Amino acid sequence: MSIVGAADFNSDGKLDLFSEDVSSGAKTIHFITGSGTSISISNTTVLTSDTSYRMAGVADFNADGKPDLIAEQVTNSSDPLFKTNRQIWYTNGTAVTSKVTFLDFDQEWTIINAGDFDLDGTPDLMVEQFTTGRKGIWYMTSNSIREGFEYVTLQEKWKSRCTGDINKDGNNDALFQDTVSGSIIVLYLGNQDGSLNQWGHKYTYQAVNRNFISAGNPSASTDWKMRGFIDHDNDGKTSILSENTNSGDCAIWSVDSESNLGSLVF
Ligand SMILES: [Ca+2]
Ligand SMILES: [Ca+2]
Ligand SMILES: [Ca+2]
Ligand SMILES: [Ca+2]
Repeated sequence: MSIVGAADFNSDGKLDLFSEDVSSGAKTIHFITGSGTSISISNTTVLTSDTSYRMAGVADFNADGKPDLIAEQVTNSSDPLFKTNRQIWYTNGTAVTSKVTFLDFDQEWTIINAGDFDLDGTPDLMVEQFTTGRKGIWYMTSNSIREGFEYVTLQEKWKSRCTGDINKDGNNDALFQDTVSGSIIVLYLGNQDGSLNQWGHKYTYQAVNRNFISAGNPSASTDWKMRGFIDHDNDGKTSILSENTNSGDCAIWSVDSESNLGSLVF
């Protein structure tokens, strides 16, 4: 099982987890109950099973209050330029109601996460090329790509994990993990009004926090994969949803202080 993201599928005001089992293709909602430091997963619902598409994120693309799913076609081809379908699967919270293909494009670009980078109310997509380190954003208008561009290239070892506004300046930021040491950096992003910055980019990093979670911190393990920025208890503070891909534990890392993360494992 792999956590894809979190969203409120049953509209009870509490975030639910959404996961995928790549071998069976099962895409499952996990309903969270409890509050504060006492939370657990109460029950699960398999939304759909499909091994031909992997889940790349959860976001509401048609603003109906129901989470929708970002899906990438799975292929056996190792050709980076092999064209694959990228889809949005609309849901009513309990079932997939329709699917729209918004792109048929080189599979070397992988969708990592969704976030509203230009603050127009529509989720945009954080993308990367694993082998080249190129990181980009695909701006979406509803379910079509309006524009795509690259905002940074990092060394290959830095893998995109998730996006969210970690320093609360109104701009989405991006979190990357060193796939060797497990340490985590944050790129604080900005300049999203469409103007060009000094490098001619429309959106770029303004600063980097290289020591967000450093090697030596128990959390800086390659076992932990960050799945999204969430506010699970609606306290206005952003936390990081993380999953230990070795033990299967889920954790919410609260980000009161960037050097001192609280951890709630469930
Ligand atoms: Ca819920
Ligand atoms: Ca929706
Ligand atoms: Ca947007
Ligand atoms: Ca920010």
